[in-house]
Amino acid sequence: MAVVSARYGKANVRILKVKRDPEDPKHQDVIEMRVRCLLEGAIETSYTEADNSVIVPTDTVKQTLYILAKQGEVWPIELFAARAAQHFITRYDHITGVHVDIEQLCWKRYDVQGKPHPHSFVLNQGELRTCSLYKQQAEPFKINSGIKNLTVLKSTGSQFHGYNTCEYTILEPTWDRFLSTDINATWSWFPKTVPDLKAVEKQASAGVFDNAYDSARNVTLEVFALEDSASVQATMYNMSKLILDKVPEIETVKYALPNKHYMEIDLSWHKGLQNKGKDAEVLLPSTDPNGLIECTVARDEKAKL
Ligand code: AZA
Repeated sequence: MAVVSARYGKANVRILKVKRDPEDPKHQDVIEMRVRCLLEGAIETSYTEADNSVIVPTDTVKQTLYILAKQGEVWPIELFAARAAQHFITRYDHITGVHVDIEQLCWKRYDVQGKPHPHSFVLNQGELRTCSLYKQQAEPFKINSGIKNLTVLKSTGSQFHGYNTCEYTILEPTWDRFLSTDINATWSWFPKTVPDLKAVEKQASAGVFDNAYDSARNVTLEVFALEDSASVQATMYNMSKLILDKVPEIETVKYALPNKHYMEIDLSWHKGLQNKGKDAEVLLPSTDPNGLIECTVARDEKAKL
């Protein structure tokens, strides 16, 4: 027998950090995240020979994340993930790879009496900003950033017709339908943009990660609203192309979108009540099954950085 692959660490490490403005301590920022940090390397004997000497306990992994959060920068999550991975790679000779996955909750400062309040925030429940990072010894960081569970719906401006039909097709073509999805988008950073921790720090302080996130979120919401969608497939491709145009440091954009159906309900049994097509007003939100449409879009070879 042989261990083919192994990794371990702590998952669901919940951390909130507050940042107080030194000039005005009541003016604060908060970040809340859930972190998963998994280690790999020369750890097989812990599985095959009960050799615990190679195990950095998962509690140590968790405590390390707390200390790193206390002693250094955690904004943006890409930087915190890189600092954590770099720590484990440099601190332990036998740890040769580190995976750090972070989900950041969407706390947003809100306006009170027309101005942003200095320390009050509202949660965009469900929506997450994400980062998935892998570091192997001297290799560049592999970083994917993303948006998860941003739920959107439009009540018109979406079509679906001209699709393949066969003896099993019952779906009616439509030139006007509801469209709803949970936006799950990720984008991968060119390795040359994030070769080492210094580069990640530089990109972070230049606002590159935050700007990419804002661009991806804005493009997604704008295209969703403004385009007369031919299909989920065509819409997600158009979103991906625009994000790649706006953010030169990223290599690919991936979307995975459930098509959350809203069904027309036939009410004609009641005095011929019209509730179909242009008269459809009362719809049935259908939780499952849902369509699931995915794609990854890359630049043309010649367009690479
Ligand atoms: N794409 C859509 O946008 N709508 C659909 C599909 C599809 O692949 N299949 N049924 N409805």
